[in-house]
Amino acid sequence: APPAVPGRGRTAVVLFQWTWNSIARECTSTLGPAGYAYVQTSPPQEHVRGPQWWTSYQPVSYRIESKLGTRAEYRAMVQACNAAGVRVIADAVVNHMSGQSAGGTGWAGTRFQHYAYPGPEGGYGPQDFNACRRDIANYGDRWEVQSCNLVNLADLDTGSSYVRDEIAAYLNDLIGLGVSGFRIDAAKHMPAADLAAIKGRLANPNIFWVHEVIGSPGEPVQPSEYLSSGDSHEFGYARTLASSFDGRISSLRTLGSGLLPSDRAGVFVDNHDTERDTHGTMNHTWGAKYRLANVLMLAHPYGWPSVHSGYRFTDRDAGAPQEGDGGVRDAVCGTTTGTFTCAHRWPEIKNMVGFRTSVGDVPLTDWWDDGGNQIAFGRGDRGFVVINNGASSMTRTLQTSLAAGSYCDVVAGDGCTRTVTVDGSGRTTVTVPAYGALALHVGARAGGGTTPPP
Ligand code: LM2
Ligand code: CA
Repeated sequence: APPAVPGRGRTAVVLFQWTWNSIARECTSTLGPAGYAYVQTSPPQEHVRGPQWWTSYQPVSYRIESKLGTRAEYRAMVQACNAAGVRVIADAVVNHMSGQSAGGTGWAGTRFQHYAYPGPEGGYGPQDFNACRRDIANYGDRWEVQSCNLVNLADLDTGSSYVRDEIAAYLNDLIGLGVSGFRIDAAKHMPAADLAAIKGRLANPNIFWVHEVIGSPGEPVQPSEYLSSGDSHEFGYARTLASSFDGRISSLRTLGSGLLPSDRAGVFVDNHDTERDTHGTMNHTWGAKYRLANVLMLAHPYGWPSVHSGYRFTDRDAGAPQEGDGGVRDAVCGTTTGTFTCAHRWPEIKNMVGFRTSVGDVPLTDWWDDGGNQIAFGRGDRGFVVINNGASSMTRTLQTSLAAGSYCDVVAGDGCTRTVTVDGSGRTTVTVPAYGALALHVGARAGGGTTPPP
């Protein structure tokens, strides 16, 4: 996990396809006050032109100029976020360049061909790409997965020291702009040793990395291989949440077993790929269950959570709304196609960020389930959560490890709209609506009494 930010912990939000100007404002208005510690941005480098969101994943140079904003705007965003207490993680696309066989002109004017990118930053010629030059077909072959093209994307020879230097120069440029970490896109498609060598060239070789490695049992390349240069995403976690919320959440009693070590696992309910190609994961169209899954993720000690916050799309390729020149418009929250979900602002998600800050690293205690779709668990004497993934309201008396007193149910909304009493033996009687949740923590006591984070 990335370093804990004092007073706020480690919770991250991914503001997918948000412009830099929108992220800057969000850090000041919402992310900072809510206690988010990290915000992950979409890839900031120059990319191919086009209306689809995924042009961001086809670099043509390492200039920080994109449809999401200029270099100056990226720098200003990092400064605004840092001033608000929120650190920035950049999505780093370094396995490949573009995938358009015909070549073209990039967002900021760079002319390129499929295997030739003049720079000025990240200048590459044909000698800088792997020789395979056909698409990956067999995920059972390590060499092919790492040396051939992912969907026609020109595959960089990350074994070469020139390419390593160019990639490191790009990441160092971002470090100079103030970023605090990187998501390494398509890490599975690069040998772990190449990534370690690149990381060793950074101004801060200890900077936080999380590797995007889609783990699939039986494949030769596994997320655990990358742990010497950072954490890895644990896609199995997202699949487990989906199957449990679709079935019985009492099965979450063992959440984390068989997965990456908790302190090395990046977790999410969904990310920008899985929300589109749902191979057994949830997305915002799941409604109440999606909200509950986010509550669970933020309450549960396993892994380092990233809340995904993107926009409402009707087809998988559709980009966020653009201006006439192809620049993405500043984010507008809403419920119609093209608006941003702003999931990180939903009261139950936003307030669970405060819960996670309050409970810190205290282990899970007091697990209870009904064998079906009702669960509850605590985080020692710091917090307690109840989740009802069933179609009828539940009323129960539950054992907590909380001190006696009156607590605010932070899932119910801001401003202590609902209070819950814990008695002298730690017991509390709660009523939780159908597909609802309730969460109490020592940072939100009725009457305003608070206990600072550990
Ligand atoms: C990733 N992680 O490993 C990203 O999370 C994922 O979003 C990227 O795919 C992928 N790897 C490459 O960075 C996306 C998108 C693809 C899209 C690529 C490149 O899911 O659909 O591919 O970005 O923009 C598109 C077309 C594809 C075409 C390719 C190259 O869908 O048909 O291949 O562009 O022109 C011929
Ligand atoms: Ca590769």
